[in-house]
Amino acid sequence: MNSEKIFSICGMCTVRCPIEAEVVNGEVVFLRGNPHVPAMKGAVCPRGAAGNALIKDSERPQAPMIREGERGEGKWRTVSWDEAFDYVADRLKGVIDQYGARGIGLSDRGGPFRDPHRAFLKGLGSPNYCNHDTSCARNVQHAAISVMGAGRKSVSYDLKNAKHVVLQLRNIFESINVQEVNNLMDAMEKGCKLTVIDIRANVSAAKADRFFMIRPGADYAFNLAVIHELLNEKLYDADYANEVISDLDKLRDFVKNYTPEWAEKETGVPAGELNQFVRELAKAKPAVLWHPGWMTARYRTSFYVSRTIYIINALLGSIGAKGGLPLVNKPGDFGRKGLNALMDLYPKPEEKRVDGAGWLYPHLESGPGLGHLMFKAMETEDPYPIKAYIAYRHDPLMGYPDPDRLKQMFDKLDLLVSVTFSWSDTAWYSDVVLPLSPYLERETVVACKNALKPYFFVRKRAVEPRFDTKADWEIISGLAKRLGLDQLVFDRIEDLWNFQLEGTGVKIEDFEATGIVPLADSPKYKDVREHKFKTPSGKLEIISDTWEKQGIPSLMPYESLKRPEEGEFRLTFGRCALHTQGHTVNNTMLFEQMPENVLWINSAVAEKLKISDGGLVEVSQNGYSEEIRAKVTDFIHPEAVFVIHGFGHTLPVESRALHKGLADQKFMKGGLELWDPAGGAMALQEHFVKVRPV
Ligand SMILES: Nc1nc2c(c(=O)[nH]1)N[C@H]1C(S)=C(S)[C@@H](COP(=O)(O)OP(=O)(O)OC[C@H]3O[C@@H](n4cnc5c(=O)[nH]c(N)nc54)[C@H](O)[C@@H]3O)O[C@H]1N2
Ligand SMILES: Nc1nc2c(c(=O)[nH]1)N[C@H]1C(S)=C(S)[C@@H](COP(=O)(O)OP(=O)(O)OC[C@H]3O[C@@H](n4cnc5c(=O)[nH]c(N)nc54)[C@H](O)[C@@H]3O)O[C@H]1N2
Ligand code: SF4
Ligand SMILES: [Mo]
Repeated sequence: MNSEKIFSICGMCTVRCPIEAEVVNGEVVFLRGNPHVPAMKGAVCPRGAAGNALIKDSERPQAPMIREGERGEGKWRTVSWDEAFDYVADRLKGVIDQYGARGIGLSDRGGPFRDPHRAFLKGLGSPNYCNHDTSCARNVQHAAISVMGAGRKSVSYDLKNAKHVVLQLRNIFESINVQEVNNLMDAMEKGCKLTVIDIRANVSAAKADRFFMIRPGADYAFNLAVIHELLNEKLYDADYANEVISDLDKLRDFVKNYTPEWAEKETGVPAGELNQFVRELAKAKPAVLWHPGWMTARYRTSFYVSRTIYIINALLGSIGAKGGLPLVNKPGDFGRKGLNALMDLYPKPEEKRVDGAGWLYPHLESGPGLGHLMFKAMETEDPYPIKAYIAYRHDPLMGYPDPDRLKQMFDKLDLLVSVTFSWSDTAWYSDVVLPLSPYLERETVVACKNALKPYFFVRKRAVEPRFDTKADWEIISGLAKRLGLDQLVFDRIEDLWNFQLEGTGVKIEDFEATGIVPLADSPKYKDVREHKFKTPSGKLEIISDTWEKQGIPSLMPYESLKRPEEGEFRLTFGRCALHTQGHTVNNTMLFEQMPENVLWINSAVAEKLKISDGGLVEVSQNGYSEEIRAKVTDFIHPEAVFVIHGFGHTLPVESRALHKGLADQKFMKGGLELWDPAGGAMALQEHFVKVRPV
């Protein structure tokens, strides 16, 4: 028997936990958290444990495919990798000849392994790289930039040392990052308090000391009242504020009328309880961690919700504090050199981005762009046409609203390519599918995690591919070779690793001992008072000139969101511990645990509508409808219904997931137009549905 343990990186979701795979005779037999990373505690989440089921799944693309019939018809020709690469390269050349390299767009799912495909696009000369983030965390990112001058990852979440954690629109115990879950549980064992502000009692609420069930979309009112109390009752950290925050007087003036009594009418949270809560926060300061949110592409006020969260953290002195949001460190903070990037081999394309990020919208980051506006430009050709699009680890037909509209935009493309390890609605609608090996069957580039104690990590191949699939670097090499980008062509992954590591003092062998290479001996907490924030004033900014110059107020007067009409509900959504977005429903192990989603609906409302728990209901909107089982519960706000996102699959190649549950994105008609220029993200929860028993 040949048995070995291989350090790798989980790929079942975007968190990418360090893991250890036990391999016996070429098969993965056990997966667990990397035992050398203390916060993993040797654990993976349920999805991480289902990695082997992904390998064994025959219902995934097994070889490159080129479309034969109409888009979406499902007629494919299986081809060799050479033929697939030639086909894609020829068509990309065609687009470059006719429209210039800017006519090529690529979107992905963000994350630390992007360097090869981003370098590929940059090398071709196109500025049009986007990630998925306008459907996820763009509002948080821009809120962070507007207050701190740097993105959301410039601070870390020091859950382990926190004394009070507040989760608003953030469900740590189900929308999982294993290390965060373990750290929060450790802190709670040591007495850390947990407050959850949500529209329904999720698992985090069940574990919380305090749960506020808030009216959907009224979070901004709640936060303004919290700021009012902190300032009015002098509960904030005045020394910190004087030194580190600018324009505090403007904030004081702005929140004057936003009292807890005022907020109660908007949020439904009793004024006395809010006041009590703020007093507790003040006692725990600065070790308070009010999470600024993650999936915040929900309302056109979500940017301001995140922005006020950063401001509240600042008032409590927790930005930069142990147990709060300490500033992260980069390799350079310890005198170490960072990784070499393939991206740096090519000059920045001179063309302006098609989506306007960075020029039409100068306050919005140009790096990851504005995905929905790139899609729009495919149709309008304004400011110029996009004719080839590569969905690289991205399923916008599931992850963006209104897939029918999006398909119309895609219909204008000459070439649509998907690089993916599973079927997805976008892959099914593509011209070419380039199948990626599942994560245990491939290696990835070395990546760097900026943290209190930064480290390098890398994914090693645990087993050989079962089907005719390839690793990212092999796919990019194959395309790059045909398009004259010789510096991106690697015959062996070791050559690429060596390129990245050259001059860093780290060798690839250094990963053998524990799977990761720390760049410091111990965590370092930077002193925020000695830190110059990258804002124009060098301080944490209540008023951001960058936004104001675009006519966007830093402090927006409160306006009540449209409420559902009689007989309608706001359609809300989130994640569960057993699935990742839309791409695990067909996984045998996870499907068995949770084959479909259900519709959470408030008991009192359900009684009126004669809807019973477990009964089938029809959800409808302007003539479109789907059926789903009801979960009748007291623990959801009566204005909302809620589903777990990612269900309601319609692809015949996914026999298990087929027609199970409801697809929330299909009830977001016109949703591609609903976005907020202040934060850049979509407003996916501004849609209403009707519900009736079947
Ligand atoms: N298991 C699992 N973990 C994941 C993922 C996954 O797919 N599966 N995906 C990862 C990704 S990409 C992301 S972005 C994160 C997302 O992580 P989170 O943002 O924490 O996840 P969600 O479940 O989308 O939403 C959190 C909560 O917001 C609540 N909510 C909805 N509307 C409102 C409202 O108006 N006000 C308030 N206060 N609350 C509201 C929902 O009920 C839900 O409980 O999770 C990551 N982790
Ligand atoms: N209605 C609605 N819309 C939403 C959400 C919601 O809750 N409701 N959630 C939003 C959120 S938070 C997010 S993050 C987005 C997620 O949207 P996406 O980023 O599109 O979601 P994923 O399903 O994680 O990944 C997309 C595809 O990439 C493939 N894939 C996964 N890992 C890899 C990889 O390592 N390499 C490659 N090449 N392919 C890979 C998967 O098989 C899948 O087909 O959706 C957003 N959209
Ligand atoms: S949170 Fe779970 S699925 Fe995501 S990377 Fe970690 S173990 Fe894997
Ligand atoms: Mo996300």
